[in-house]
Amino acid sequence: MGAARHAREPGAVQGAPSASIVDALGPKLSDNLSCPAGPETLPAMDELTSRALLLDLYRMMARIRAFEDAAEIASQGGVAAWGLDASAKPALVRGPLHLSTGQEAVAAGVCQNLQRADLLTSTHRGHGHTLAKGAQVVPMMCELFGRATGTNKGKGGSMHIADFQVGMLGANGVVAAGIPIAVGAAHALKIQGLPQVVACFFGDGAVNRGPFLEGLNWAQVYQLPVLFVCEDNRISATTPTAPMTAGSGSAARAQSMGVQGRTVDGNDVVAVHDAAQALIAEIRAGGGPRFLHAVTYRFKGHVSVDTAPYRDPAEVAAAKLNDPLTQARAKLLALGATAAAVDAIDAAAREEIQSALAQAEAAPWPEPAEAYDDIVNTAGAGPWH
Ligand SMILES: Cc1ncc(C[n+]2csc(CCOP(=O)(O)OP(=O)(O)O)c2C)c(N)n1
Ligand SMILES: [Mg+2]
Repeated sequence: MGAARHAREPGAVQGAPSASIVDALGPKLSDNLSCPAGPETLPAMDELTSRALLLDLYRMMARIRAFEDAAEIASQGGVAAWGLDASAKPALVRGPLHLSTGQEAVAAGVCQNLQRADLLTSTHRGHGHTLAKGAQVVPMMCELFGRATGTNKGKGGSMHIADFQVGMLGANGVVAAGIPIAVGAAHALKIQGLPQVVACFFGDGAVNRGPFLEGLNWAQVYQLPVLFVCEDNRISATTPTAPMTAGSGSAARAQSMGVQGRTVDGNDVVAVHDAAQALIAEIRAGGGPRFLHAVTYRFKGHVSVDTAPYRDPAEVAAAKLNDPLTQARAKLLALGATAAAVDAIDAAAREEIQSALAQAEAAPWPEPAEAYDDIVNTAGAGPWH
């Protein structure tokens, strides 16, 4: 594989940008619908290298899919555990669970280009981003189960999961709130002269909130190392985004502030990977912030209990034909991977998650006495008021 080192690789160092794998895999789909495309000057990878990279990307997508499928089952009855239906049995995952099923290519394609020390902010739909940034499955599942062995000692849960060990600064229940956090982190990196970049994921609904304008403006004015990633699944919770959005969309808004970027087919993990690779290389070279607009589709409702009756079933069925995993599998087979090899990845992902489920269920609950630890500043008030 080229120099795009995986976030899970401890001590990975920044290297020269690896070659595009697009040439070996066929034409890009909708690369750049709104922003001018850069010339493809990089040499093509050999087929073996392309296949190895795509196998890695597929593996990550399969792990995200398996994780979320399992979490969804574990959450059944979760709203009942909130107290809405006292007759239902308590779930293993309690409270709201937002799934990114169908959007896995965005997380996998972007994060493959990040190093462990790079930073990331996420949304309310953050399992995929967290896994792709290199977090371990068992502490993640423990966190969803509210256990003491979770990434956040069970106090964050699905919607506020974070893992600072891999630079994952947090999912966020407040739409667009990850944007100023990412920009602040990037400003801190710049002040300290550190080489990392920050990947900032948000949804198409977030671009209609003030922090989007404030964050992109600040990042552009100070030329901060942020990759803004708009996961455009064309829906904001339960409402189509287009009718409530003025202008030509998120990439045009970014461009109006001078933040250059690309629009890609967010279900094509190769297109996402290659675009992110090019944009991150520009950021690392000191070019300031960049914008990646990834057009995708969420297969499920807003939250796990939402069966999305407001959606046209024909639209959902059509979108499933464009499943990012199916697309990647077809490309792998075209590159000479065997169906058995791809099936083995799926099976390994399911086994990994099954094991994590068992470990999470057996894991201890947090001690009530520790409820306020790590949350309230027990050392007294800070120097600011
Ligand atoms: C500031 C704020 N306003 C409203 C909400 C309620 N809410 C949760 S998700 C969501 C829609 C977000 O749309 P998008 O960013 O596209 O995310 P997606 O639904 O596609 O995951 C809204 C309005 C919220 N969490 N925060
Ligand atoms: Mg959306």
